[in-house]
Amino acid sequence: MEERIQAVLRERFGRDLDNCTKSEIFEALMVITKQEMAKCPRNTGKKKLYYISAEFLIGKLLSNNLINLGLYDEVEKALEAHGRELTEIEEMEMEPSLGNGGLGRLAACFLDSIATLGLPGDGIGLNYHFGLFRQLLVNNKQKEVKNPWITGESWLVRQPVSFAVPFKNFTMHSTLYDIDVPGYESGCNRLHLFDVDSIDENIVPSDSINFDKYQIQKNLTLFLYPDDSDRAGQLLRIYQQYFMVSNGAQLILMECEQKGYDLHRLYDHVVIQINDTHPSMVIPELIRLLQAKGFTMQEAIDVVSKTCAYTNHTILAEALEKWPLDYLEEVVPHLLPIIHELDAQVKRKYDDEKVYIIDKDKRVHMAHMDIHYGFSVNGVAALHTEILKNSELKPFYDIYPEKFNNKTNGITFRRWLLHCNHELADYIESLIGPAFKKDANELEKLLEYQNDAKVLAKLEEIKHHRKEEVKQYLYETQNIHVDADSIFDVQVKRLHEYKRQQMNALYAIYKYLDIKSGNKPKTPITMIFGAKAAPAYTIAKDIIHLILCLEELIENDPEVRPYFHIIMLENYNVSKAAKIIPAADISEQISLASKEASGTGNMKFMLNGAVTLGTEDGANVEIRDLVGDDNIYIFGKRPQDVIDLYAEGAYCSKDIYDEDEEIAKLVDFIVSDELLAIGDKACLERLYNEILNKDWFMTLLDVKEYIATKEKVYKDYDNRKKWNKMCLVNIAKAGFFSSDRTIEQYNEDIWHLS
Ligand code: 26Q
Repeated sequence: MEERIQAVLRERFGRDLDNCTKSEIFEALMVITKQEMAKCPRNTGKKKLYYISAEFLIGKLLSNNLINLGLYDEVEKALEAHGRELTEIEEMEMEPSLGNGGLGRLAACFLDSIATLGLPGDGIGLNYHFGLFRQLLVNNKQKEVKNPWITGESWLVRQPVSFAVPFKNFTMHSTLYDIDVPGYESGCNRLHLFDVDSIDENIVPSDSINFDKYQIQKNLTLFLYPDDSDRAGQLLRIYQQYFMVSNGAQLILMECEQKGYDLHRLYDHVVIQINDTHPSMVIPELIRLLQAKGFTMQEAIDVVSKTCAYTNHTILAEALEKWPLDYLEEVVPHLLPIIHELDAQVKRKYDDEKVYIIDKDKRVHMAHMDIHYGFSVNGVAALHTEILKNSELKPFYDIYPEKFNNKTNGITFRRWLLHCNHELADYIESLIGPAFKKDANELEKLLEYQNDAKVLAKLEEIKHHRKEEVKQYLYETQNIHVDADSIFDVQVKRLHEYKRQQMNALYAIYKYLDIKSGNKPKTPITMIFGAKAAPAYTIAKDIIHLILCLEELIENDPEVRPYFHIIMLENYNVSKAAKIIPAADISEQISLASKEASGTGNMKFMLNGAVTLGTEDGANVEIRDLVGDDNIYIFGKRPQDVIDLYAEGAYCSKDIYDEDEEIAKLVDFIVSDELLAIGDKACLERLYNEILNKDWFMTLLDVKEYIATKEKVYKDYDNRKKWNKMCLVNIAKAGFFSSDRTIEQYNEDIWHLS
């Protein structure tokens, strides 16, 4: 390996390992990895999966690809011989942020598991040039700037494939880039990302994310979800979605024709998993393309209905896509006859308006199309699927009970254990052998050691090493000094009101006031936040502002600062997750019960030995069932209570505020003199009013129990033996949340790949 790296360095840069830069080494390793992947056998079979998704949050690839190809140790040794560290080289890679959060990261974990299990399955998506914005924290506020990631030499391999995609007034021609996806000690699959050559990155200034939304030829694949708060943004989103699905559908049919398959039996050879409703137009588009190949409308509908399966990732009404008919008319008029026919068939069969595709306001409900014209509908955690069946999608469940199934999410243990926490992975291997790397359930063998003082002490030591690394990293990147001996209490995820970062901020206020009144915590506490807010989501940005103001307040208060510290990671993304999660003691999963479909961060924390402080929501419920009540902290109103409160319209935050002085004190602090002296009055007042008068996600309902529970968590932390045992049990029980298990279930129940 050493010689091979040297050869590439000499050829490309005329240098060798002793005198080249880190980025030159990175590029050399990327080239070698790409050569290896090109040699890797493809997973094949008589039926193939296409996982179509607007997001693939793949993150940096070098280390993961090396691990999966079995080359990591070899490369590490070769570099070490020249005093170079692979972990430093890894930092040179630009991170592709081709996703917002959970849904996109799930798609990336799934690709890893599909390849690892040797199943033929490719991803189909878009090659966003800037992906999700990069977040800067300036003057205690989020600022968004563009986030370029494509470098001269990149993982993208341009393919000699192009399709014509018709829009209303023009046609665009695509370019296909593939990224190889190597399985762990297994064959390779591909991620197909479509793009257009005419994209002009220069229409975006370097310090913003603004651009002309009308120049589709220049902007189509510039950004992931550009701000769609206005009509132009929404139209652009439809352009993107149609471009993605038309290319995807043409690729799928092309591959089938190349293999000589009979398209009338498409479903014997192809299954298309639709990742939320963003790719739903693939259904009418495939019907259109089959008609162009001589199918009657009905033949095409019947074939497509047996080929497509839909995954729902959210129960928030505002995230369920409903496009006005006239928007579709303006972008893809040729799909409308098909959508009208699909709707007409539904209306002929069913009276219930709730299951119509086109509603009385002339909006097209994408999820409804998926459910009627797909053969499978799945939720992403047991509780979520039950809520879909019993409330959100009940009218559909009544019609098609056989279509509904649950597939509890998972994460790839290659990235979220082997890569992000080598030391822990090696230690686990020394205790129970290497089998857990292929069979995650083997982790249960760790339970044998739950009372072994030496093992527990070692787990504590490994956690401390990760904290030291975070301390160093935060100092270098944000000039922040954290105490590696403090409790790391971490909430990292997208900023959304339903995830209730604001409730955690109210806790911070409580703790600040409590310390001010003389109650000093025995062990210092570091509260760590990381979150991006959608650029047009005002209240989410106000919550970030509040957290940053609290950070500043405490930073400058010598009475409090030795005991309590709040920090906000800038630009939280996949690589930061891989650093912070292994260092966490407490995993904050505090969404309003019934609102978080699953969560996957909760699983990553658990696997790295953090203890969950959470509500009865999403996959937290399944975590609790696995680890037992003694190894998790669950608080707050239960899902059914919340659903009932919404149904009755019975929640009123102002009543709680008026009746409870302690809660009122915390809320009032948002607009206290102390905070107003630091922050922006308009932002803080808006947030204060929102919590007082609306509080749609019921923060004040749970805040008291949250505070009480968190106090208990901190107290339990001081019983080091008890705490370390909880960590061990969490790791041991995490096997269920391997995405290998999830994918096996998709294959067993939905895909039937052979
Ligand atoms: C919809 C309409 C218009 C513009 C944007 C959107 C939009 C964009 C992104 C709607 C939803 C998303 C992303 C959803 C998402 O990430 N959901 C998460 O999926 C995870 C994987 O299943 C779950 O674990 C999380 O609970 C869920 O929130």
